[in-house]
Amino acid sequence: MNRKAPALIILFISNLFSPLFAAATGIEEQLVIENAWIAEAPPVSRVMVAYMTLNNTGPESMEIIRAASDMYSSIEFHETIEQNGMATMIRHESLTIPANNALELKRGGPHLMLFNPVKPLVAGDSVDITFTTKNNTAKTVSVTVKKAQ
Ligand SMILES: [Cu+2]
Repeated sequence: MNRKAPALIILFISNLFSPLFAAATGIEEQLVIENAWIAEAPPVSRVMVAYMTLNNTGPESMEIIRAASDMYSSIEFHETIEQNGMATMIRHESLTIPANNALELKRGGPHLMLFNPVKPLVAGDSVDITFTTKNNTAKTVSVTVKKAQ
């Protein structure tokens, strides 16, 4: 009889804090990623680029502070901008997706810069990329490598 008590208490506590848990676990449902792809690069290339649309379906803006993959030494948030008529890349510390809105990572704009692939990656390969938000929740998506054309 007494063995049931801990389960009941846990249920009660989780109900008390359910709004907090909802906020902390939201990225799984709130972040919807579409049209994700990595541009194939020559085998000697130490850097690759990923594009995708990041949809935030939640009622609060989402800040992604980290992207990581077993297939790369590091992933940075970049943006291509034009400065004095020249295309140049700047690095961002994070990506912010407004509430109920989307951020499009595309050529000539924001993108993921993928450094030092652990092996040559060609069209058809899949790469898992894990995004982590400021409140430390994470979501992993599978991204396919495609020909750049
Ligand atoms: Cu870049």
